[in-house]
Amino acid sequence: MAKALKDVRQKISKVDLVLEVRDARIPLASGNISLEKALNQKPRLIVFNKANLAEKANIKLWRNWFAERDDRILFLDAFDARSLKMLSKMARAVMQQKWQKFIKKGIQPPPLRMMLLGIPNTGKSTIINRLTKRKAAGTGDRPGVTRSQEWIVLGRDLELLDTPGIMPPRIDTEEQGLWLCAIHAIKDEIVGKEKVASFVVKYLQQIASPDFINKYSLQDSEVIESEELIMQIGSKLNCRKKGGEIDYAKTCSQILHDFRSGLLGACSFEKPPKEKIIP
Ligand SMILES: Nc1nc2c(ncn2[C@@H]2O[C@H](COP(=O)(O)OP(=O)(O)O)[C@@H](O)[C@H]2O)c(=O)[nH]1
Ligand SMILES: [Mg+2]
Repeated sequence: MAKALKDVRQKISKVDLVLEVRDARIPLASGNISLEKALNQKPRLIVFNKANLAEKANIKLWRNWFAERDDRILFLDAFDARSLKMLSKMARAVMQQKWQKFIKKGIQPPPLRMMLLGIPNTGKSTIINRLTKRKAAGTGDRPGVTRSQEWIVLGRDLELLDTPGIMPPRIDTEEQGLWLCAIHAIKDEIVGKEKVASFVVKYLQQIASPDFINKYSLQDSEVIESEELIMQIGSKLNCRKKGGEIDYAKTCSQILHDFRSGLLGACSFEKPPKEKIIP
């Protein structure tokens, strides 16, 4: 934890803007309180990635919640080109103020240097790759991506640190631990696949996720115990041991795999709190 934070602090000191990548399904719990101090007044844009996996109505609630705060935020789908364009646009907007000083003095502003940072599995590498490829694949007379030792040049005015900063996940409650396991920011071994799968199934059942119901051809009826439902899914998938009985552990692995691939529908585990607390 201390070493990770030291590395993050070093990286932050080199950039003008920090893009903090969180998971849109757990907007606060995928942050880390230690970051606030490490940022030390550095401009930050909070990027809620995998917005395509979060419930639309909940994204709206979160937008309203954040609108009452000073944070600059963006809900992103890293695989959507338009969404990514917005990221660069917002990054430039954040830096306008700084650039104004240069422009007033008649000086060409230096390129905006930024970095991605966040807990594991939020999509940092994906965003870096997508930003890079988009430019490299661009048509016209623009040179392709230039990779210096540590800066990826995204344009004349934009540079990105080539490796993201990695924050340790913050776990305050057991429920948050399960959320973080579900989105795979924490290894399954910590809590156990069966417990994580059971939690995910319980949630999907509660919201009656149509993708979940269709994927495993479930009856859209009354809520049953997660364990019983997992057995049903095991049976539908014909996930059996040699002797013929349902392979519960294997079924759990399959459910988690499907969930993390986005095949079981959108899930907004965390709802905005009533208070405007600091994440
Ligand atoms: N559905 C969806 N999946 C994403 C998105 N961004 C990243 N992923 C997937 O999330 C997983 C983790 O991404 P990665 O970039 O390795 O995360 P990192 O650990 O933060 O670098 C990969 O399987 C990606 O394909 C997104 O916006 N939507
Ligand atoms: Mg990565």
